[in-house]
Amino acid sequence: MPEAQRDVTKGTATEKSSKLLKLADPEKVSIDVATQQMLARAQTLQIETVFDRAVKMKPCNIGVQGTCCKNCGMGPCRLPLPKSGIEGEDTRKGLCGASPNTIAARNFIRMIAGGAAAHSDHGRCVAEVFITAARKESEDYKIKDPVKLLSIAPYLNVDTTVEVDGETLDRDMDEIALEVAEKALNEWGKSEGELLYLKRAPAPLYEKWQKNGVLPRNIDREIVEIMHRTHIGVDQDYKNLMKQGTRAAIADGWGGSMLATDLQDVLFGTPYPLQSEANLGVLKEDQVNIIIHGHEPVLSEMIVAVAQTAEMEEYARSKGAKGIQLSGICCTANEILQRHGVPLCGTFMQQELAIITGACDAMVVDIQCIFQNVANVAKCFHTKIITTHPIARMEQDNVIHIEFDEHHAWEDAKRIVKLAIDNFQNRGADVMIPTQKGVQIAGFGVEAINYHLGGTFRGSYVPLNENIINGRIRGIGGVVGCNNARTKHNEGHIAVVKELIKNDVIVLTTGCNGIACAMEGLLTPESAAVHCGPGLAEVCETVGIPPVLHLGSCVDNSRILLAATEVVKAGGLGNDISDLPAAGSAPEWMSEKAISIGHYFVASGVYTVFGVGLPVTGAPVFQKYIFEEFEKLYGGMWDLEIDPIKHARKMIAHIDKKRQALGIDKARDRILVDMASRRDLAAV
Ligand code: BF8
Repeated sequence: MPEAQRDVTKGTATEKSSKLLKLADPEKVSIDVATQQMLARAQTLQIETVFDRAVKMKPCNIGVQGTCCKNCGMGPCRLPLPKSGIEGEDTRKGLCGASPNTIAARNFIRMIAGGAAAHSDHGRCVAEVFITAARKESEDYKIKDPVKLLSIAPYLNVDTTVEVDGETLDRDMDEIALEVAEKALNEWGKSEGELLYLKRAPAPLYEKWQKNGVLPRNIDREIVEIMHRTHIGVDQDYKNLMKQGTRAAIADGWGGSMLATDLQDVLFGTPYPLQSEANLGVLKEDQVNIIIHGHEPVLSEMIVAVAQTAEMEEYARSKGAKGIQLSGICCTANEILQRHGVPLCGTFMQQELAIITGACDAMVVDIQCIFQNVANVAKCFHTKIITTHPIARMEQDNVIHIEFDEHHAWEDAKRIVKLAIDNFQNRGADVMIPTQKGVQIAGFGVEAINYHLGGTFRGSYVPLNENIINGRIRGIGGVVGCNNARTKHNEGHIAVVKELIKNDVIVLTTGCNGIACAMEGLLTPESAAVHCGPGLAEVCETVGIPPVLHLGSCVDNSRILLAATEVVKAGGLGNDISDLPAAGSAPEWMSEKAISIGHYFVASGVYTVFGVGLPVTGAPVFQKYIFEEFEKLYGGMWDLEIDPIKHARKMIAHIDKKRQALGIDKARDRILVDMASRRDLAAV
């Protein structure tokens, strides 16, 4: 590869070498050996990655506190909290007089707006494809899961039966699909009423939302209203701002994201457990490697189908490859993993490294979490970067744009797959694929958990509740979210999850946490005997499930909300999600979507701990409001803990507090008193 091509910093040789003096230490920035190896290779080849940029560029100290306001042209107004804190009255003000609380709250809910918009626009796109399928305007998409269609129809006020001559008959499936599609799409912009899915929440939670005045009216309006309220000179009361932030977050979790998950399940199939692999080692040297990266399964489903045709396999062989290896990065990866067992190539932080293997023939991207730098890295290899979405293009001249349209989805996918196959011949000799890959069982969802616990004819969450009540399972942890270049890659994820399962807390995972756990081998039933406390290990062994259940992509966090609702319904653990011995976590979060998810968890009654840092620490009064006072309003509240072990222990302490409130703490005490403890007690 010519040296000139490697120069992605575009500086002179001297500038470049001096810049490159500051490099990330591979062993200090990731716990994953494959990542370390590829980062070292990148540095040898003088290819810059996010790991090195994070060393060179420090984050803004005022921005991380949440107290930089740039909502008008008089600023940015910067209100850092003095290192010694503030004694007495806090007199900090922006030019307009905005207090640190107002600024931090405005920034926080703008992050919620960004995250809710991303999830919800994804959901809208799925709904639009769904309506195309329901109207039979596309041959390429069909209803794959009619059972799921029938199960969601009532929540959208769609009848599944008809009365004919006094007789109740099954309604035509096509009619149901079309009405579901129309009603679902209407949720984004309807002019009256409230979101229909809110009634899926436990009744006491719905009542809390009603009492606090945060029932979302439609999805788009709540996001737009955040942008209005946070414009200069509108809402200047942090509590009122958070009310709108809460409304928009609920519109995400119980609206846009939940609709995205449901409609995807109906169109592409509801996930059930399957085996696959994870990490860069899934790439194959002798096959065409197509990496699908982004979030919407609308395109990737089609690529999976096309790549498996005999025609494409044959075409690949005609170009000298032994076949086609599909793999994924980020949440598109989770979507095609859950439904087809397509292996995960890596996390958010590994996207540049996948190209640095030299074995990626095409990286096909759609929306969200895609580094612009993948196009720079691709210039150093033969890799084709293909953007596919009209709202997500890249400025670099080596990027190919093939716009995907559901009306000719198959043809678009075929063009992309062929382009990748044609590119196989252009691979250089410098291919280096790490050997690391973890085996995983993924594909869990509300339905699969139900089936696993109760069987086909008596699917039920009761066995889970019984095991929580008898103390074998201490509680439930939802551990989700991103990787972040400001923390050691995967260290927080794995440490938090291992500490939880060691203490008998079963973990539900999504997003890049799911990928990290898969890479680490935590998504196998066998891992229970190695990593779990005795109670959880026994349950996993009996039922045959991993101690960490992968529920999918980030929009699939809605599955966690519904699983928690099922646990409430199964009985014996209180009346609301906030009564459950459960806690949420995002140890390495980075995206606005994570803030929206965190906030809808909190607003649904879940104590939620974030790692890394939260942009609220520069406004202590506002921080106290969402960290403490929120519990009185919704039953859930935020917390921040960077140390992963303390992070997990805070979750466990909350779980124990809830066990005590439910009166089930004694059952667990009995289990914990082992022989060693008895001897200690006797000695006192
Ligand atoms: O939606 S976990 S880094 S990939 S934002 Fe992105 Fe974060 Fe990964 Fe998926 Ni979610």
